[in-house]
Amino acid sequence: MPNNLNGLSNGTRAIALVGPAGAGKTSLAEAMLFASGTIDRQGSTSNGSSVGDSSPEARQRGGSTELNLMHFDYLGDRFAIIDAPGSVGFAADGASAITAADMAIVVVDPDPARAALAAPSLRMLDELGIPHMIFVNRVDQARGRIRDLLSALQPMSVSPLIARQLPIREKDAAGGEKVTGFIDLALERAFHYRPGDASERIDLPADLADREAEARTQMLERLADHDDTLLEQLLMDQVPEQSTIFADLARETGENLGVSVLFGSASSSWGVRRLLKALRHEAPGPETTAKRLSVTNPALYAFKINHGGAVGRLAQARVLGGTIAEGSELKTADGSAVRLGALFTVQGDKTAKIANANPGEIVAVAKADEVRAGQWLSGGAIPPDVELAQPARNATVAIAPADRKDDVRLASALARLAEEDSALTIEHDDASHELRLRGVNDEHLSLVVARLKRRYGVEVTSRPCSIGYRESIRRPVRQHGRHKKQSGGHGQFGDVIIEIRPLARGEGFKFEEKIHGGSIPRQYIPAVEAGVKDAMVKGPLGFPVDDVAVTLVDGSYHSVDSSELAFRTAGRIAMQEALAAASPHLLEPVQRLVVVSPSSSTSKVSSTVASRRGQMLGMGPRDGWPGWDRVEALLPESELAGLEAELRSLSQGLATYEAEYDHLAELNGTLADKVVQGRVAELA
Ligand SMILES: Nc1nc2c(ncn2[C@@H]2O[C@H](COP(=O)(O)OP(=O)(O)OP(=O)(O)O)[C@@H](O)[C@H]2O)c(=O)[nH]1
Ligand SMILES: [Mg+2]
Repeated sequence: MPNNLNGLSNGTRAIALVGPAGAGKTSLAEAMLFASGTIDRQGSTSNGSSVGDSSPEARQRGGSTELNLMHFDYLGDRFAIIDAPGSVGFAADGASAITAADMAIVVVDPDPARAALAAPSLRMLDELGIPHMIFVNRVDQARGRIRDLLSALQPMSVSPLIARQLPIREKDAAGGEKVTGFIDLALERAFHYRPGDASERIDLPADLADREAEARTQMLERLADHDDTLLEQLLMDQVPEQSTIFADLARETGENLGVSVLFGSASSSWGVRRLLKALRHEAPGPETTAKRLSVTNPALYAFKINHGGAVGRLAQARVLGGTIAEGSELKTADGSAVRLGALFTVQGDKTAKIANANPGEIVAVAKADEVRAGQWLSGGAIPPDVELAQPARNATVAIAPADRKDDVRLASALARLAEEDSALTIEHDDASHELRLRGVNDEHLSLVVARLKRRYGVEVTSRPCSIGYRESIRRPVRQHGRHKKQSGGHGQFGDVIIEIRPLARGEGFKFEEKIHGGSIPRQYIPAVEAGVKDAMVKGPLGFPVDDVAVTLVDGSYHSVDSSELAFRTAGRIAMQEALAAASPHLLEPVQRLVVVSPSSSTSKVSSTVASRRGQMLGMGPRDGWPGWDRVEALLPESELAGLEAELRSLSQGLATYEAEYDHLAELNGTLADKVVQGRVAELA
């Protein structure tokens, strides 16, 4: 039994809000702060007055761009909220914090047609073993029946869903129906919603008596699956004690046996107090999470580094397994000692200093410069690392400071942003000398560029990263190359004959020599090879040359004027001319692509792949994801531009892909002409 059955967990319980973008997570957080009396007006994310989403980027977007941390007290119990962004581009920001939550609430839309949107969250929670409930939001606008929604959601959940409430509907002015209240199936009480206020208790509507009895029996039968005494009572037609029902509900959640489903409306504050009561009685406490994460001593799990606030660098962390204080000495996994600086609680963008942090508390720690995101700090044994699935990083952009003088500031600002944002990496491409940002999608990278400007005052120009085109040849050529200069005393003389021929794709470069009778002295042969390679850095089409074999077959020398430099130059001249005469053609990089998407979008995914010159390799169900498919294909790298956004738009935002370099393939025709013309213009 959890020890918090009567709301007596002696620590702070951390509740993660997860689910699809725009489902109402940040609004629900706001409603919880309001219902608990923490704030005296309920703000809204849509008009920029909510506690969460306080950054200018989130306000402008009208949705979370980063993790929101909040906390509240309700009837003497303390809760922390981890409000994770739902958008694919920003979801990684909440992922690490969620792993340390005691429980999650999956916020979903009531429309059964949108149920698939909840799949990624439900899968993640099941995989991490995090207890969770579902909150069906927006019932103020509900079309469709909650029962149908649950049938659509059930296949995505390992544990059975347990409907806890029955909607009360009334005719509305437009002749339709709307939800105006609910029957709580455990309490057997009916409530009428009052916007912004606690619901009003009403008599059980007589016309719902049968539905209520049926729904309650269904709920009790679910609970009886894990409670033999209850099962006997049901078989004997005895009415179980309410305390038994609540204890069973708490156990179902705490031990991941079932997923309770409650509904309401965040923006109208409907059903939010009911949800808070369920959390109070049923959410497991930090001691359960400490066990799940194998925490044995007072420990801190740092889930994010934040540079965004007024206080400078802060490590955001959860306290588990004991109490910690400012000045506490803890160790990291590699044994280095960390002395904790000032501790703060976090309420949106506000921080408040505290001296101690109790078990379960979420804190921000100052002056912990050694601490990295994803790291444990402990006074004793270090708990094992928390495994996290990394999002695919499909977007890249090449950037440069708009003002050259900002070079150094750009580097340090990027280092901070990358430390704060686990999905962002900074790369230098040697071939193109580009400074590249790599992130989840274009939306993510635009956010990074916006943050650079707002926080650090660094403006950058950005452009698509150059694509790694190469070139090769189609036919063999024999070519003479001579370098001869007579200037004053010492001249220069090198003279070579080479034969070049195409190699199979991927064979790269081969150099042989068939010099007989000393037509070229041995010591000059490596210089000829070096000259040949010089010419391959930029072939006749403007790109590096690949898959060519070169044989040095003959030549001549001069006893005084020949030198390594002269033969290198002769080799380069011969190779340049040979390549131009050997029908050069373009090679483009091709990536192996894996797209996962809800099955309803699979056919659109394959036509998108086909329309981008993709070659299908296979298609089938996605392992462990009922209702999802996996499509594998080969796709030219140049066709990846905009793919992520296109896939998202054809799949309710759900399809994602991973791609990695596979091979180089010949590119001909007008597409090739365009690339070469672009390159000529670039080099001009
Ligand atoms: N009608 C109605 N609108 C709601 C309700 N809850 C939230 N909204 C609106 O839905 C929009 C999205 O709400 P958010 O709370 O920002 O959604 P979110 O889940 O945090 O979204 P992301 O942070 O992007 O993942 C806002 O315009 C809210 O005002 C509700 O219960 N009913
Ligand atoms: Mg949000």
